[in-house]
Amino acid sequence: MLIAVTRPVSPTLAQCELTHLAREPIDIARATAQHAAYEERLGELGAGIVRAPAAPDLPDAVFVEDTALVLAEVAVITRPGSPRRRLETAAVATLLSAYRPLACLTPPATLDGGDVLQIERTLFVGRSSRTNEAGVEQLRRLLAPFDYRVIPVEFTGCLHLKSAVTRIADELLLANPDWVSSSPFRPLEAIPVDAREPYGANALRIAGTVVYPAQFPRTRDRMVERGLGVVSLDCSELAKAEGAVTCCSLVFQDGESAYR
Ligand code: CIR
Repeated sequence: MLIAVTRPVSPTLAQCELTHLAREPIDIARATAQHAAYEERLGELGAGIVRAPAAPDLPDAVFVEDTALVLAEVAVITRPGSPRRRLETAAVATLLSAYRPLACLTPPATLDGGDVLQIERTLFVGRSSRTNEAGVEQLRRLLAPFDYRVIPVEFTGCLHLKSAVTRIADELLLANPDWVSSSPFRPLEAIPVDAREPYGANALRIAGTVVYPAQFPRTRDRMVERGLGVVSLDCSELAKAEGAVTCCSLVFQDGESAYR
């Protein structure tokens, strides 16, 4: 079964970390409703929603993607680049230990899950303000026994690698060419976002459907023209906290076979 781990929107979300965006008021009730709709869509696409415990004092806890990488063989508990966000990992580790053996990044490594784009057994890791060289190296070492390739990738202009590029189909990526070059990802083809929608490269592919923010209709049309099924949802309040659709869940297959 497909599992999507999520975590409730904290009432303190307005105090979130911000790197590239100016702080704006966030309507918590609206953010909570948008998050509930997100969980509902994932449920409709076949994912069982498993909620990590609420963390009212951790503003960014809803962005659960940054705290772990769940691979078939192991869950890597990250060490987020923002010191405040490191407090988010303990509860996620406890939850994930029911599904996978755990491996934990340790100092001086820092790494946010949003910087890791998995393409089969290759993990592209963005070098960012959150993910350092030691993070990339430790990840490579931890995963060596499982035969993963870890490839560092440069990008600019946004917080995480997956703000600049995500996978939307077996052979297709969605990318902002101003922020990341598509050459490291060849032979996969990268559909460029519409230039008026620079934040439009973050899409969540789940069970063959692309879950995608309604704020980016022009880029959405590009995906639809390529024959992709796209489910739109409003995540405008979460976007003010510099989050989008991948960051609100950890999606993986449950079940024994995943370990082999
Ligand atoms: C942060 O700056 O850490 C949060 N406000 C946003 C994190 C978004 N995470 C993601 O895209 N993976």
